[in-house]
Amino acid sequence: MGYNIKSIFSNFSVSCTFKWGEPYGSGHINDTFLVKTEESNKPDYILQRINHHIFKNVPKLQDNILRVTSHIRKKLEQTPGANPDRETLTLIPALDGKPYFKDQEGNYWRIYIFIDKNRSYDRVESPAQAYEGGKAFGRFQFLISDLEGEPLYETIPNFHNMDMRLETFFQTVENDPAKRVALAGPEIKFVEERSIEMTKILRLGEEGIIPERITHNDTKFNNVLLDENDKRLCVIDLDTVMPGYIHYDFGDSIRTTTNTGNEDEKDLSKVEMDIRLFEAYSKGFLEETKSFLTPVEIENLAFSGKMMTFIIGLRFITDYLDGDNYFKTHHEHHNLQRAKAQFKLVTSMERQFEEMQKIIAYL
Ligand code: ADP
Ligand code: GN1
Ligand code: MG
Repeated sequence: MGYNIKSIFSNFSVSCTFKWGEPYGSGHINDTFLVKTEESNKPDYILQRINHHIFKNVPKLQDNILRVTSHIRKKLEQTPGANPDRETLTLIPALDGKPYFKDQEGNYWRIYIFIDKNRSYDRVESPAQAYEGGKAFGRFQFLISDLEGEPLYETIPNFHNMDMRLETFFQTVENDPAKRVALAGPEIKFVEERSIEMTKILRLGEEGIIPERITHNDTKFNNVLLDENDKRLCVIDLDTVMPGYIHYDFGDSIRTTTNTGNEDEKDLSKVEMDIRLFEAYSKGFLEETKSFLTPVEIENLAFSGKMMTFIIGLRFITDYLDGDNYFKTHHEHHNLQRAKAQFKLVTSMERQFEEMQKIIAYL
């Protein structure tokens, strides 16, 4: 990854002097860099190479992000006490005015103003943080709920479509392209045992029992920035904002917020769902959303935690069997390890499911 960050950065419409750029963050898809500038009265920037193998139409993706962030900015500008520059992402155009820059090798780049004095956590440390995360994603849902115009472009078609994810999985097991099926017996069985149950949300959607909304679709806890006092600041990582069900957002947050271990935890005894964190996140989220969610949506929130943990585990194991073509991996069996940890978390949620349901009901 020997990119010339200074030269790439010079293609954007900024009035500052490049000081240095270095890799930043822990995402699995794009390449992120922090760009420091010389001037103390000017912002720093986040520079990202957008993975165009995964996001097939980057101009349309960027158009989505521009629409979403402009809409949120406008609403924040009308909200007393809000700070639009820190509470939503600010995309800076390239010199030609486009919201991205395409280099000679065909890579697509974008920059955002760096929101300073932020904290972003791969693992939640306290109910207070979980609560703030719930408020942030709940409010994000509210802020984009009245976005007008044509539907957002589907940046990854069928992204959380359980039928499609299962079909790809079973096909990969059958073809065994990387000759790894023998290494994943328990995980394959785990998927088989739950495959029908996990399509519930899809069925409710198809039958028109739950509404399609605009959702974020990647509500990992580290995709919300908190401020120095651990108060909610900004929802980031907007590549997958597109039509979806509320359960995709709530569920993925539960997957990442409540896990007492790491996403790829090797020591499975460390992986449990912490019910206190579940309660705190749910409280924050519902305070912001219960006025507009339907009863059926609310009834299925607890289930969505299991479902989204399952589907991400399913994608990790599918990628493992496929030979690691999608997620960035850092060692040979990384995707298998990630899948094991996610499936362990599913079992922990299964064990505590009744309690989760009760919490949602009383909130
Ligand atoms: P990925 O899709 O690879 O997860 P993100 O857009 O989430 O990429 O960015 C990776 C990390 O960079 C985030 O977890 C966050 O810490 C940081 N980051 C991204 N955008 C900003 C921003 N505008 N201001 C401050 N930090 C940011
Ligand atoms: C990827 O880019 P990042 O790391 O925020 C993935 C998500 C998964 C997540 C698992 C576009 O998100 O769907 O939930 O990894 N993003 C894409 O950690 O596939
Ligand atoms: Mg991210």
